[in-house]
Amino acid sequence: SPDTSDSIPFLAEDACPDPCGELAPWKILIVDDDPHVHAVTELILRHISFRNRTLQIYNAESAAAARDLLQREPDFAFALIDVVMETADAGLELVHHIREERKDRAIRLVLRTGQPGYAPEQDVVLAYEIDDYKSKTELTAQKLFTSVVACLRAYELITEINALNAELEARVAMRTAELQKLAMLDPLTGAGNRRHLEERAAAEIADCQRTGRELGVIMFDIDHFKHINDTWGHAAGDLVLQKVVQTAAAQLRATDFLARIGGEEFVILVPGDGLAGAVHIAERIRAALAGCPVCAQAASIPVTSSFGVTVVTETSLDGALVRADEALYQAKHGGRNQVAA
Ligand code: GH3
Ligand code: MG
Ligand code: MG
Ligand code: MG
Repeated sequence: SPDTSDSIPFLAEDACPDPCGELAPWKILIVDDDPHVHAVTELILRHISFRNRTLQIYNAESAAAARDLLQREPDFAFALIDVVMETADAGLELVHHIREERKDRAIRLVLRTGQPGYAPEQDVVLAYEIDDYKSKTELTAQKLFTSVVACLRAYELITEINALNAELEARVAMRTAELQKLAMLDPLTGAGNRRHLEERAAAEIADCQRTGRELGVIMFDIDHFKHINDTWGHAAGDLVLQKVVQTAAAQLRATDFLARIGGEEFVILVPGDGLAGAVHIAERIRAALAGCPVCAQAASIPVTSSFGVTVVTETSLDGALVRADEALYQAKHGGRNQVAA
């Protein structure tokens, strides 16, 4: 890049043209109670060119007017602020307002005052991220240029970092939601796990209490699954578990919920249709499973399941699980591959 040390530094920024063409203008705010200062400053700043951006200059003749302007026009890149305006430290109060009340962290701030040798306390400079401060006699056109261009560079970096941070936060939030969802699923079958069942049941029970509808509960258990494992191997057993979930899930409505609560034991929540509706769905799943042998080890493995059905009558799922388990025991004793309620 060309040496600009003894020329006007800001012009070098033109060497970096914007590839997209259309860039939103950056807003610059000049706050001073002396209109003459506005006129002169605008004359100087009008010649700044930064990364092909249009710089829009706004003037405010008091700290109060600056606050109104910031309210109406957010996202200023830079503000040049006089110290003594309506009060002796109106400028510093405006800085406080911008940083503490508005939380405009990106906007760069330069203080300029008629007081010779002006220097705010260093902790104030740091706390409010004041980029520069000069007395008006010190702040020549050249120094003003340099200060403004440095501020615009900082503003560009900070807005870029803020955008990256926002993107990162959004991605972390997305990933966290994905992980939370995964933590609720049984990894082998993709059905809900017991924790998910408990959470879902609590929500469904509350919903049913509100609407006066009934929550049906189906518990089912694969028949002679130990025999399937023993005959065809554990891998075939795993495949059977996956297929059983697929086949059962295909019989469910979007509002029903299937969870694996043990090795080859499952629970389904069926909101809305009472005991008869739940029995009907259980019978449909039983028939679908019985009619769907699983292909594994070059064999067609017949798979049946037994079902116990009940409805929730308390404010928790526990009682219903006990009753569904009792009904399931009856179905096993009745000869398996059947529904009991
Ligand atoms: P019943 O008809 O009375 O239910 O008989 P069953 O053989 O299905 O019941 P039992 O409880 O005796 O056997 C369940 C078997 O399920 C035993 C266990 O090794 C097997 N099992 C549990 N979890 C898994 C798993 O994740 N994968 C496989 N392949 N087998 C599992
Ligand atoms: Mg003043
Ligand atoms: Mg079993
Ligand atoms: Mg079992």
